Amino acid sequence: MATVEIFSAEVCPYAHRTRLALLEKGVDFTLTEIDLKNKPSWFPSVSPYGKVPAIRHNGQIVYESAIINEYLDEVFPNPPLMPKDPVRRAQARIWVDYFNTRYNVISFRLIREIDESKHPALIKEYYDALRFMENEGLKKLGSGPFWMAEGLTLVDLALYPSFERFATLEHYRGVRIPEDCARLRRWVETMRERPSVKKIAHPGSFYVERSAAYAGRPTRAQAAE
Ligand SMILES: N[C@@H](CCC(=O)N[C@@H](CS)C(=O)NCC(=O)O)C(=O)O
Repeated sequence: MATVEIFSAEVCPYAHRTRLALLEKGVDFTLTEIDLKNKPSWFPSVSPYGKVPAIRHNGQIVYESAIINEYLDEVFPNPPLMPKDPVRRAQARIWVDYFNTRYNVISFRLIREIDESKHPALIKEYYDALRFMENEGLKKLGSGPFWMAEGLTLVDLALYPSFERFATLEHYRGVRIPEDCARLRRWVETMRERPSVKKIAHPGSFYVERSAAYAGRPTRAQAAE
């Protein structure tokens, strides 16, 4: 089967999801780094929304990270990265959707808000999201350490890139993973040790530097949990 071409950007957590899926599958791929501030004129021909990631495979374009990763799981079935049982598959998709539509939205809003008077409410919303993930997600879905009890799935790959970037929230907004989110802490530690994750990991400082342009001043006091 033809090599997969991925159009990616190092800083993008969504492109990071797809690079991890390709590594976990052991699929050969070529990567084109897209400068998001100066996109090439041909980019819309591979990415109609003008976003990374997008892939080209067998002459077809696929875009949107969650959809790309399901596509990759279907065309490269080994190792499988979705549960087999339909209910578990539905639960896995619920969590990927939660990260897309809630967790990432809440964390992007927090890091991009430079009006300090708005930080306490946004930080509270952020901690509520972490506790929701701990109590409704990790604690109910199984014994871990992965999000779904079956082992590594696309759910883990959908969320981990956001947590590799956690240092930006820590540095600029003073948040940390609360003590009562022990399962979430363990999940982060487990994912950090994954060979695919290690292979393309950047230190927190990489993301902290690259967020300076939009994150504003670091919060001086430790944010209240
Ligand atoms: N829903 C998309 C989000 C992708 C996304 O937002 N990518 C950003 C970089 S992290 C991007 O390409 N932005 C460029 C732009 O919007 O002009 C996905 O899951 O693939």
